[in-house]
Amino acid sequence: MMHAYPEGGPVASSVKGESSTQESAKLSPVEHQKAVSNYLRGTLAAELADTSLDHFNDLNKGLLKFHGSYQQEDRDARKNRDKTGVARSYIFMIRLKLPGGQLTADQYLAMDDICGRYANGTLRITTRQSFQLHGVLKANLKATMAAINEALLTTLGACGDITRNVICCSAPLPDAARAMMREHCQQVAQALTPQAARRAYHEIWLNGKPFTAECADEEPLYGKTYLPRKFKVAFALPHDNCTDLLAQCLGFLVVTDNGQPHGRPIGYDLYCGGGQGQTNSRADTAPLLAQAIGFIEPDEVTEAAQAIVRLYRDHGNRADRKRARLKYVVHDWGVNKFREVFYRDYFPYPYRPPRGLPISGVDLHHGWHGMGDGRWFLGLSVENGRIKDEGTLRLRSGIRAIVSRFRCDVRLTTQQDILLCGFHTNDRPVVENLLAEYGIPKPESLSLVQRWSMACPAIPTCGLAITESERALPHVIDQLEMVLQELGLQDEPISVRMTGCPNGCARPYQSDIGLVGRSGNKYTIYVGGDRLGRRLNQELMDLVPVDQIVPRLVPLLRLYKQQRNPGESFGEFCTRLGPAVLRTHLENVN
Ligand code: SRM
Ligand code: SF4
Repeated sequence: MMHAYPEGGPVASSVKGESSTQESAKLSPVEHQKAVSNYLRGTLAAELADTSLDHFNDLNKGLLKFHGSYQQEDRDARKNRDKTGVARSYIFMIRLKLPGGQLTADQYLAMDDICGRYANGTLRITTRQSFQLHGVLKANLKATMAAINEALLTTLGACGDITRNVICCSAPLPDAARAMMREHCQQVAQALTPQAARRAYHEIWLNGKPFTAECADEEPLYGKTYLPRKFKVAFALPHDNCTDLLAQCLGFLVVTDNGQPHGRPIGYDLYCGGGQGQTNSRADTAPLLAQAIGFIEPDEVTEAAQAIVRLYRDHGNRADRKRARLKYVVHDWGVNKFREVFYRDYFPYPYRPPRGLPISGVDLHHGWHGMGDGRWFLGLSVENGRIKDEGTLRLRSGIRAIVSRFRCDVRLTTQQDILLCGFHTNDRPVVENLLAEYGIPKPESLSLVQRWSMACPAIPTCGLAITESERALPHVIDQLEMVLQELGLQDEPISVRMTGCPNGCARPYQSDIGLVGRSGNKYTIYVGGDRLGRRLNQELMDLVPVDQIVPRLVPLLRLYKQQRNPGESFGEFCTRLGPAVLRTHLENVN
């Protein structure tokens, strides 16, 4: 249920990163755990070596996140356990840190091998263009981490109170703005990598193998207690906001000299304070959109990112984890104070007002596209990001066959899709034959509503899930496809995003239709956001059983068909009418 968010809540705690005995009474227990963990080592290595244990204690379970893994329970098995009394079935999720979503062919094939050997035989593309493995057993954790690192990939910092995967549009299109953005994405990811934790990571997972780069035993940027909570960074273009920039703690929106996609890139508008998560029982939590802070030049990018991290480290709320995200600092201070503190105390360059280029587009990058050098990339739609073989759709085997044969680079997108890159023109028919052989549909043969949908994993792996999501959305989409077809709305790109709880992992609050798990098999329906990620949607109905979602939406879709303005999207239409009018309409037709 979305709460009316109060303006100007309490000012966030000003506990410092290295943290502070004088404030310790107020600190959340996690702050203490980080402080005494010896840069995230805890006793992870000892527990890992103890083969009599199939899981970690609570302290190490928390530290494990920083190393890129979550201790989970198989919730399907839990149902059986309740009946039979057998022990908990512990499994581990492992998440890569993959800035910009880029993998070589060898890295992709290594991940494919690893998911077959150690996980549940699927690769899960995340909404932050990374991969997750599910179902890894503790006994295989170390071997899995080693195999990932052997492929020159890492999981360090993929989870935990630290900078998460830095994301940017991964489409290998040739314009200068994208080239600049891709390069800065890698630089920022590098600049925000923890130092001492890198050493700990190598000690624990890779037998203390010396790391090639200089490895400090201190954290100059983060300090011993790292950040108050997770911190998320994205790059985007005004005409292609596929990373949902306004949902991020820190966003860099490319500015070109003429404001056009092919103009000369001259810098970025810096956005701060976005985030999706909310907690049902806490009226002082809410999804919030990032706000424009100022314009920066290209050579200021890494310093700007580090400066925002320091500000957050020092001023984020370390007492209350429900309000610890940067978005609450921006909200509680107001953007003017935030800007003032940033430029006065953290960022050594003069304030320049944001250029204010509007977000005007978003692209899934499906289908064939030229890369500007005579080669092509192919964007494939992956339903809810899950690469697996199921029935006649042998997506995992098919992608493996194509990548093995053409050694093509792979890019993951923040819309949970995959781009296979670098084909020559005469490769294209061969690739298309392989798609057909493995039952993989071309994106243009799929409905728009499916292509624009996303769901989080939820049950059976996510411990926080209240309802199904990844396993429930396909049925909802099937029903919606039929309804949209009947109404002649099949060519409208309506985005539908579902999550199994209000945390917002599939960014449901920035879609035309957001479906958020509420209780049992019931969902809250939100409408009025948009595919371009510029607007938050608003609550329409609460506690709707999953099989009633589409029937409840039908009268609104019909009204949209009858009364929309030319070119108006479903989200714009719902926003123009407002939830009260929409609800009245629904009551009158029922
Ligand atoms: Fe998320 C927690 C999955 C992107 C907000 N998220 C989780 C956990 C780890 C559950 C847990 O803490 O025990 C989920 C693991 C489920 C599983 O079984 O795999 C989980 N989040 C995901 C992924 C895999 C969803 C997906 O469909 O791809 C995404 C991984 C991204 C990555 O590669 O790093 C994922 N999570 C997001 C996003 C979207 C984004 O970052 O653009 C959000 C909303 C943006 C934001 O951060 O506000 C998001 N996840 C959360 C939250 C709420 C945080 C908050 O401030 O309230 C939680 C809960 C928490 O942290 O306590 C959470
Ligand atoms: Fe789990 Fe909730 Fe995130 Fe879905 S939105 S993965 S249910 S935390």
